[in-house]
Amino acid sequence: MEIAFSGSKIVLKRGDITEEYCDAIVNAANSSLMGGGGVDGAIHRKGGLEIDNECIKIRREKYPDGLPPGEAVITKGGKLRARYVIHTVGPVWRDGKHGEKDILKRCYLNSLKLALENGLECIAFPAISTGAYGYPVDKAADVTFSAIKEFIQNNPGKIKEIRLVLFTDEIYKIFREKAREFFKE
Ligand code: AR6
Repeated sequence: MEIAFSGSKIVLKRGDITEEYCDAIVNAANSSLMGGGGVDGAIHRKGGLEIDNECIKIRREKYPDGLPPGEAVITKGGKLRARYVIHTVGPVWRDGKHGEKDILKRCYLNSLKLALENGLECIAFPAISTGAYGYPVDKAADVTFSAIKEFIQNNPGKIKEIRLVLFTDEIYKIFREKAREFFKE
């Protein structure tokens, strides 16, 4: 599914984000930046040592206590098809009353900001926090599209393509319905 909005294209697809051709793919990391399960594990495995080494350097020089939830950093893409990986840490879902929404929104906004600062034209996101971190998918989709919409409204046409790569049919369908609601004429 493709949506044109204020000079940018929003694309939703089912797939494995580690296979995407895009300037940057976003990693749903944890604060350690050292890899883990889910999409994070897949990105570190396929991207290889170049990503690991840059993450170690970022930890040492900038975030000795770990990358806080909602923040984002950028590394090269190593052996991936994408030139860069933007690592962000989503919120762990508790009950929705612990700032989860704001943190998730900042993940998207800070990742988009990094893409802009690095002159990237295409960025691909997974559904951050909807796996191990347990964020309800329909609520996560709301936050995702509200962040993307806000970013495009503030930076029209600056990033040509914002892609969401959803791993399962179920998540893809929920995101598709929300996208229709958010971007309907
Ligand atoms: N491509 C696209 N999406 C994927 C892929 C993939 N290859 N693999 C999984 N997903 P998760 P989180 C989807 O658990 O919830 C890790 O251990 C998955 O279906 O990867 O933010 C980290 O190290 C789900 O919709 O990330 C952290 O400790 C979405 O990606 C923790 O999990 C996110 O699921 C982060 O949890």
